[in-house]
Amino acid sequence: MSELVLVLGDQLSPELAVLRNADPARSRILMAEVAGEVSYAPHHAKKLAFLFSAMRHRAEALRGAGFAVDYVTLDDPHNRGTLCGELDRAWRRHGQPPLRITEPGEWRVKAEIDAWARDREADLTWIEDDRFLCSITAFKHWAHGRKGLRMEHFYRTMRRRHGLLMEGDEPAGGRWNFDAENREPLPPPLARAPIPQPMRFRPDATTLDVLELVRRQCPDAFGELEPFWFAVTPADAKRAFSGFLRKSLTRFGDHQDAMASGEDFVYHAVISIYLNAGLLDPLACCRAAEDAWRDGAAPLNAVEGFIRQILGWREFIRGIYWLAMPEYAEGNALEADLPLPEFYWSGRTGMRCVAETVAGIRRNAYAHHIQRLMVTGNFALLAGLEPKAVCDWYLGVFADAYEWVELPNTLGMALHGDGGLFASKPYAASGRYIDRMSDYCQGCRYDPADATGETACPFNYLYWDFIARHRQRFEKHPRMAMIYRNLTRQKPERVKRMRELAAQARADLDAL
Ligand code: FAD
Ligand code: DLZ
Ligand code: SF4
Repeated sequence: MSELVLVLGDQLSPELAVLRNADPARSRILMAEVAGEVSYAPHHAKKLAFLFSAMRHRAEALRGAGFAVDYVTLDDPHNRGTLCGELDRAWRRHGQPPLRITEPGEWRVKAEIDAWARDREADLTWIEDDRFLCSITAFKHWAHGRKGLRMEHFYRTMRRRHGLLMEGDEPAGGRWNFDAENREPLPPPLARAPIPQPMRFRPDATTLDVLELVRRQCPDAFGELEPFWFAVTPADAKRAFSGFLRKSLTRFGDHQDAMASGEDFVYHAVISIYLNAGLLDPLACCRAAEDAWRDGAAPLNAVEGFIRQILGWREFIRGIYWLAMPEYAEGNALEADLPLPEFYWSGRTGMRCVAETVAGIRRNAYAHHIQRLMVTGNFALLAGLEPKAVCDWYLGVFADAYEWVELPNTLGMALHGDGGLFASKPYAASGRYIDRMSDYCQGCRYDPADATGETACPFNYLYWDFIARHRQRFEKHPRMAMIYRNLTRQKPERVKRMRELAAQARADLDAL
């Protein structure tokens, strides 16, 4: 053997860069399930099972392709419990060969492996992760010297660069962005056709072993391990994605921002879990969606909206992460300092929007974007929850969460903790927004039309308290001027009452 290749848990792509130049005759693969990665965030039980099962399936596929794979299971008595510990053990076992590793998604993992290699004077080569559509260097180049970093500008560059939804130099349909057509709430249950559900897969023998392992080794993991239904191979992930293209894409655009009780997925693709671990390829997903539009199978507002999420948001968020780390993780521009309420774990709260969202997360290790941003994220922003605690929660509870994508979304987009590096104003909203975009408020203990009474919706008074609390910071912001005019127009007693209610609530959030 002449080289050792570490493949991390989210590097399961058949096209992984490091494997392109690997050769079964001289490259040995190392994959390791380690306790350190299990415990660095409060991972959902389904996320652990998904990763370990997908890793084991990938190891089998590599063996099938002729590679020797050292696969270390979580319960191996010799397992040293960390990625570097296992790297060290394998490196010594095989006579300290040169190492090649695809650059990890997380800053932390790269720093740890770099430090390990430096200490051992190991011959380590990092290989660029080219599963993304914009390299880290290209993003830095794009960002250099710009006054504001706006996704929309980046997205247009990416559309041109990859020729997606383009007609010559012009955007297909004459517009770059159909966002304004993507904000329809859902019709009530009796007036709508049943919403298609994501494809579910029966656990095979490998997954059953992993489920047993997670039950045994991680008994306190958050959320419901079963029923386990995720795809764990690229072939099944492709089947799940085809199901989305056939059944949900046409409605994805109209109802992208809609929420509904009992509908954990609405018309979303539920593919981030697969994309981020490498079971699906982002460019192939974008091209397949474009083909659906060109074949007349899906409208442009849906296809553009979908492509914008992957080609635009996903790449932009990753670029921001690598541009701004490691200082980025320390951001707390709004000086928020309240601990995370217990209901983020249990879902036990009278706020029906939060209770329904957390129940869905407990079931599926998933919530769709508007639930993440406008329910759990918005509440954390308005109440002033400490960003580190909130980010830790997001990093753990979602099966698609890795720091490169979780952190800018949570700290930056939801909490404004980066002071507005890429979102010029905070995504703060009152209960009226949630009422407009969902049916959660019907049957809630609170009233979305009330901000001061006995049953006032907490999102309402927390919203106005947030606006008042951060007056100095946001008052001069042109896009917030109207909100501050609105605050000034309200009767002082009303504002006082809302601020009292907010202070009471912030003193004991779990009472809500
Ligand atoms: P769809 O709505 O069907 O969208 C299709 C794809 O677009 C997604 O699979 C995803 O790959 C991509 N996408 C859409 N929005 C974003 C975005 N803002 N950032 C990056 N990619 C995006 N996404 C993660 O993959 N991991 C996370 O840990 C994560 N944390 C988030 C935390 C917060 C506070 C917020 C507001 C958003 C977060 N997102 C995260 C983005 C987004 O919510 C999820 O990608 C999306 O809900 C995944 O579900 P889906 O596959 O059904 O997506
Ligand atoms: C998230 C995760 C977990 C829970 N376990 C492992 C593991 O045991 N082995 C592994 O190689 N990777 C794991 N991962 C993913 C890493 O923690 C890390 O998030 C990514 O590799 C960084 O992109
Ligand atoms: Fe959420 Fe307020 Fe609506 Fe209740 S009334 S569901 S707390 S927005």
